[in-house]
Amino acid sequence: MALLTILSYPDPRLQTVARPITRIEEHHHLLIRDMFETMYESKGIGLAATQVNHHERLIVMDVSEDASKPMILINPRIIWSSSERVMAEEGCLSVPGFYDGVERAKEINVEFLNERGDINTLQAQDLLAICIQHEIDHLEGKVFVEYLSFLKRNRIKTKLLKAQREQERA
Ligand code: QAP
Ligand code: CO
Repeated sequence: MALLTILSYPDPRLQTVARPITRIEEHHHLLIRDMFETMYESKGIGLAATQVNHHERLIVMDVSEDASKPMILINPRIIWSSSERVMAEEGCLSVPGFYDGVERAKEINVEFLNERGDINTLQAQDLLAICIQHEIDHLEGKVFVEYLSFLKRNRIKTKLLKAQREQERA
């Protein structure tokens, strides 16, 4: 098992559009295992492969209270979104320490492959729906701060760059 390095905003590699997975291979299973380990260790509820600098369409999530419901979504695709929207506070392992409100569809239907390569569909609402939309955004090269105002986004960018420079000096 291994902890992976999570890219921090505004790392330009977070803007990469991930490729679909055409065949699930052994290295994907190893990556999935390491992504779960990394996500749980960091107290996250969702992690996209993009965030660990692996640019294939793969997400791991667990929105349960007690880290008991791991979910794996390969090549996820939103096939329906409710017109009803909800505003909720979001954070991101790639934007450590910053949280802000983002508006998203309250309910979605998603099609994806499981780790055996079978097609599944899932109807998701509220936190799970928000998490899936947030993670699919990562696969498209998008970070939640892009929904915030220019002013807020720049404040976050400046603070994170400063923190990263101080880390490099330490
Ligand atoms: C995305 O986010 C998400 O700043 C997953 O210091 C967020 O796991 C989906 C985290 C909100 C739905 C609602 C963030 C951990 C974790 C931090 C995360 C931090 C430690 C964020
Ligand atoms: Co994120």
